[in-house]
Amino acid sequence: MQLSKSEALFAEAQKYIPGGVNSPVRSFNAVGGTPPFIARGKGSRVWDVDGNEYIDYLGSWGPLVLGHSHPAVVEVLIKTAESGTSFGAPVEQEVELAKMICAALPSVDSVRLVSSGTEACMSAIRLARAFTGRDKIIKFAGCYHGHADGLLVKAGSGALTHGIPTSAGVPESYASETLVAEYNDIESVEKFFAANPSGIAAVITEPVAGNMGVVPPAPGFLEALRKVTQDNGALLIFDEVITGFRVGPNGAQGLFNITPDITTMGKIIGGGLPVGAYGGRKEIMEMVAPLGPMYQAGTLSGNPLAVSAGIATLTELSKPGVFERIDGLAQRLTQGVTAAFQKAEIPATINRVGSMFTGFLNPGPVAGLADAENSDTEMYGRYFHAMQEQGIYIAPSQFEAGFVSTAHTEADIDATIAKVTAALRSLS
Ligand code: KE4
Repeated sequence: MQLSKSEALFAEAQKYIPGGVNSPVRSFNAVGGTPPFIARGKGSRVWDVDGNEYIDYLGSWGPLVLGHSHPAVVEVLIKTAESGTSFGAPVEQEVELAKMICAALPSVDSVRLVSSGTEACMSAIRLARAFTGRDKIIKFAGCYHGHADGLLVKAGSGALTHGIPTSAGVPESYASETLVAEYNDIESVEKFFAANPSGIAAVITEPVAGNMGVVPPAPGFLEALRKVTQDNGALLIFDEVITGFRVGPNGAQGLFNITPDITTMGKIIGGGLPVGAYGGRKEIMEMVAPLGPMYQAGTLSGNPLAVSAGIATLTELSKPGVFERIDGLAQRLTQGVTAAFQKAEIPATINRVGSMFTGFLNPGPVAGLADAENSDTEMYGRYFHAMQEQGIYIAPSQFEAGFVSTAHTEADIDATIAKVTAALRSLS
């Protein structure tokens, strides 16, 4: 693997950009080495500035469910841009995308578009507080909902009463309103409600965890969350930034048949452009300005380019058999990779929901954060680089998700499985 241009660019980037990247996880700090600078992508492949080709399973961390530069997306972006990129005024496409989201998610009567998943989750928390008149929220350790202050929190010393910041710059006073529970452990949630009977505005969760690596909800966990929030007058927020239009046409809420009060979205609904969204039933969304007293705004919210790319993407996903196909390809991949690890006698566990998956360097099972954190992250780093050498681009962190797109083919999958075997051989 020759990375000289990427190395030069990375050195240059670090002079002007913190860590040389515009989002920390791209820095390869978790796996070491130099991040290849990507020159272009097409379908299931990306090429870096040194001409190395990769089969891509990162998919820009989830948005690229159609693969890179899908013709329908490129075409609509060109056409839209020729008529202007942003007006700071309503455009027709916003109505179309809102209608598509509301049609896909029965729990959403009304949706507000924003420009990132962080904005969506931050706004959803504010909305839950506005609607309930309560201040505290519950999140889960290992789940990530963007970088809003109140969400960069871990379990506090007074764990039952308040959280403490995980980031510099977050005041204790902000963090103290966030309680941190354990994913797939409903008792860890119930005890917070017992200790704060009428103080909790909402529970926010990834319905399928993607940010500790992929960890599915345990049987009954989401149902129990729905019940404990309902019983205590709190809202249930499903953060579907990853799972929305990823694990099925109706998101995780459709897959698991749970009705949340608020849903946040991002990634796929923007087709690779900056987007986020939050929505819910009318009585909740009527709190949102200009209708109600909860303020939220954004210069580029609902801009024609992101919305058009989102419409094109959701339109492609609405075609018959699309989800069955990407789920089937992901199953083929994870079965093949599991067999390759078994043959190499390297302990590994792959968790998969639909076309999102994580290979843990861990004998397994991985049913929560503690299990995930028991993974061999040093070995993962070596595996990552061995795969990179084989021309396979996976997530540069053990605690992230990989994705199959509609652009991947059976041949891609079979080639990948063969390359995993070669990569593992180089590790032994
Ligand atoms: P953004 O602000 O990055 O658009 O979305 C935040 C967010 C919210 N909710 C969930 C479930 C998410 O996964 C994310 C962002 N995901 C990360 C990777 N898992 C984005 C990659 C990055 O931070 O660069």
